[in-house]
Amino acid sequence: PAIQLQAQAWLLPAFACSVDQQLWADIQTVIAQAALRQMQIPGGKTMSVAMTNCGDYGWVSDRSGYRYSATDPQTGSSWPAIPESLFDLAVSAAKAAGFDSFLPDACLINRYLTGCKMSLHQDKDEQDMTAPIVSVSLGIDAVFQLGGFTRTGPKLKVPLAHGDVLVWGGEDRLRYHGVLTVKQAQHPLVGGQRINLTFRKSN
Ligand code: MD5
Ligand code: FE
Repeated sequence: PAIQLQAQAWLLPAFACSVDQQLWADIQTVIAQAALRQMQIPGGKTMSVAMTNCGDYGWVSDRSGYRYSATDPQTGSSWPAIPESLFDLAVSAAKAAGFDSFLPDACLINRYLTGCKMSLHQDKDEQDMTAPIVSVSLGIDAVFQLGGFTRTGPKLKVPLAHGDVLVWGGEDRLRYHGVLTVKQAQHPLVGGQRINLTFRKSN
């Protein structure tokens, strides 16, 4: 059953659980072709979360800024295609939340080891702000922080477990959000890490 967090923000608990083994196998294939790496941000700090991408475009960051790139800056090659299992899951999750024609062209893969976090930010590097964002959590638990449209103000803490899917659309996709420091744990399929897949229409 979908849980409504905001007007256009939905939590689909355990939505990905029935296909988790296929997802995890396909994620590992992508990671073997486009390695996880910790990116720099403007200002020079290094993110604790390691990232890679699949799809026509991938989100990248370096000292000069954030952007979508058709190629992996580490290899110069195209990103791997989005595996069918991942694509189908993203499309069906969007549909379950009422977004009928979501066709993602980018999938960011985030890997959180123990101690990793993602600071409060907005996702605003995409061209088409009418498309939703679909976010899939796999592996160990994390606490997602959901705020308003400025950095300050009250924040909802949403616990996310293996297989949970979040869908954000409309104005709610510009809310500030982040992930609190991940605590040490083990997951039977994914091990001592949290993997987040974020599907977007970047162009
Ligand atoms: C994560 N990743 O769990 C999160 C899930 C990122 C990121 O934030 O940018 O890679 S994506 C959650 C999200 C996306 C778009 C809008 C909102 C949340 N929101 O309005 O809260 O690794
Ligand atoms: Fe984000």
